[in-house]
Amino acid sequence: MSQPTLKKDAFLAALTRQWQRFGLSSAQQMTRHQWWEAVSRALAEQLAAQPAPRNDARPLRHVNYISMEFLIGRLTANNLINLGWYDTVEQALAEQDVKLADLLEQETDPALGNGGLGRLAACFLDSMATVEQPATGYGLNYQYGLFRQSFSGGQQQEAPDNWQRESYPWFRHNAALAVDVGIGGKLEKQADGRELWRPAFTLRGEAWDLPVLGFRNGVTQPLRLWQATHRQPFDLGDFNDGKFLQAEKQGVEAARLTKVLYPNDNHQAGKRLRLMQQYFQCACSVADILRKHHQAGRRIEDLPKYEVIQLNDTHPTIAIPEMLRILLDEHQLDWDAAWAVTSNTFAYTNHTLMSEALECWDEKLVRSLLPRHFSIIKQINANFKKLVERHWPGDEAVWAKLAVHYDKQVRMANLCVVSGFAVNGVAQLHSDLVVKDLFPEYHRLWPNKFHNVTNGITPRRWLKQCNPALSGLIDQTLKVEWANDLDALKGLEKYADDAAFRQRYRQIKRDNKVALANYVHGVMGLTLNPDAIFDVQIKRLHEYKRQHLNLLHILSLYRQLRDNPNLDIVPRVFLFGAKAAPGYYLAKNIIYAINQAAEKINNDPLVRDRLKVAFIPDYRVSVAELMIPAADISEQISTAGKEASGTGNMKLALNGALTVGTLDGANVEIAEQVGEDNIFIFGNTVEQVKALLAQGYDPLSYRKKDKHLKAILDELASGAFSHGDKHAFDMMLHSLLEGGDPYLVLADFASYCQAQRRVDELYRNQDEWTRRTILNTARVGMFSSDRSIRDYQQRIWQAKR
Ligand code: 26V
Repeated sequence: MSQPTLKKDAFLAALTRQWQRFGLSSAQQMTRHQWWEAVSRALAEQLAAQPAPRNDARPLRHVNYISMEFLIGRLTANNLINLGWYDTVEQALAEQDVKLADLLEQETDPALGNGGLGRLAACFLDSMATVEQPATGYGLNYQYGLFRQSFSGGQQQEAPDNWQRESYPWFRHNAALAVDVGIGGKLEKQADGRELWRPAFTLRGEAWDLPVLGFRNGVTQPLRLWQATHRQPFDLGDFNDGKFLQAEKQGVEAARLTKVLYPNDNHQAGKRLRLMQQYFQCACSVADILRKHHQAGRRIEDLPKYEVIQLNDTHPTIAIPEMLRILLDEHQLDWDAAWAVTSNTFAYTNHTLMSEALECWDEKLVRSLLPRHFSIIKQINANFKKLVERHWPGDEAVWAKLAVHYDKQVRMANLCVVSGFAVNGVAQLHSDLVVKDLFPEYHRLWPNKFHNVTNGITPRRWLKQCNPALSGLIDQTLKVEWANDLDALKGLEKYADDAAFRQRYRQIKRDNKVALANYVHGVMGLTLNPDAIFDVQIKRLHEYKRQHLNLLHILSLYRQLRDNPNLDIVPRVFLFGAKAAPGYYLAKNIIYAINQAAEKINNDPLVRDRLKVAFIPDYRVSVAELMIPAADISEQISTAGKEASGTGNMKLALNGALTVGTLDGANVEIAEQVGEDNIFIFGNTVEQVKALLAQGYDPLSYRKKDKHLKAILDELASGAFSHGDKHAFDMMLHSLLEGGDPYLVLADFASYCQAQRRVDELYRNQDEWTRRTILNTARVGMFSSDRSIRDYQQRIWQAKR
């Protein structure tokens, strides 16, 4: 397929219609925000006017990617790049004295996700369109995305993120696709023994589509986000009965459903509204998939020949019993036929091994909201029990582990493994642990069901868009299109030894650091030295990600400077970006500790600019796009075995940051690719972590034998960083000490500090440093999400079965 075309005149005419729509008499009257909106709307219109791409004859199963989160980030710049229209639009606007880059800054990030899982879904959509894998993304159109973060006295404050979805120019409301969804109510036994579900109330799901564009190939695929409303503007029947208020109330309740994204990451709370969101999304999506299948004139039994449903973690698991319900109750298939269709259609991706994130639902909740689904789940469980009984006769312990429904709980991961045709982890190490630690018995039952697909990132957003200077240098040097062929970056390896190239590469990094420093100065009033090492940790705040290990190292340097005021260290700027779930108090305490330490260090004259600490507020995709190109060091310091993959690690390495990391998640594969000389690996391995915990790990012993560490911990408890409040960091300190240090922060501290000393040493040799960063850029091509999608195709979606 070919690149779509934009005619400048048509674009300008569309732009004119937009300012007229605002009721203005000239383009010059528009505010900057109106400029962004008008340009985006004009582009969306031009995109819709493109000739429909011819139907690809390749016999590929269509992928339905269901996810509660799509952290898509700003779309206008991304769409311009993928369409290949950036330069034309930039020029057309320049003629009106408008700078495109400035106006793109007006877009509010659609923050419809928490972190890695949601951002991965967005990268995968981009790649599916690019590699021409037919696909639809299904999600929810939240009115409020992830909360906005600010700091007050160093403490995180949350504010609602009303991103104004009503006026988002890239949305297309597809009224014809609305779906009705029943919830609650009762089951009635029919004369023939069948169960008839009579829902208590019905919601309406409205389809709001965002275009997902392939890289210069003319492909547009939908990301379909469901928005809950009431069934009609209001229910006329109720209105006539004089029950107007009741009808209106139904509407208000309905709209509540897609009001807000749950701000938890890796912690399941068992909330009723959350399960309703999950079901609503799944019911709308399954109905939509079956509607299209039916419209294409295909037999229901053939569904798995044409469609795959990929579940992004267990959040959309309820789609499985929903599919069975429709096949059984509406298509009147018998159980075996319905099961054959369902179990050949669904595949499940696991994104975490952490037990607190594995979803379990109380049977009472499931039964009260979804009585028919609960009955179907019990049937799945009963059938599966027979299989388990055959393999492990009389072994209650095995059944207690493998059951889908047990102890009055419904376990969503088990439901996925039992009902799907494929299960995958997201990095090699993680996939091995999924088999070894999480699902060993399932693996014995179905060894071929388990796969690895290592995560990836889209090079369009995470290099071409966020780092135009480096992209330009790569273009000039390689003279080939690398943005949809990231392995081509291998061609840069030989330039690592070219002094002139190194000089240009280094200058680009420095310019990016200056740009970030300007941003930090603007939002925080803090001045950063662009010649310092920019040491970056950006990711959700979680104990296992160990932002507090980073803090301990910062405090170690600070102590050393005070002990020896003339200590020769390379100046460092420690940059953080992270949101803590609003109810995760320990995570918030860690943010507070970092901010308080920052205040003290940044204002201590003795430090003389050798250390700076900046916790950048409201970390989000657009801030990541600024921080990643400016990073020298990428902090990937989770406890080994805990981070399923990580994807920030890939983005940072691609943009020439050197990783300081544990052998966890995709760090292992990054180390393999870049070579062990070009990465700073430290800390206990998965095996060592297990051994330490098994032999009875005691953090206090580490404090006892390391005087320096003890002094740091004592100082945190002394009030020195908290205006005399000795209890300010109790929660964090308790977790590290008496709390048993579950994530082995103290056990890895010495090794971490040592890795950081190696960083300091290497940075003094700028030629050698730059050489290694170039090798990182050159060697991480395999972490393109295009490669991930091809792996999904070969191993799961299009595999011969
Ligand atoms: C879990 C839960 C639990 C229920 C409440 C809401 C909620 C929201 C999100 C999650 C997701 C937890 C799993 C997750 O985000 N995993 C991350 O997935 C990334 C993409 O595969 C991966 O790179 C990260 O290592 C992994 O932590």
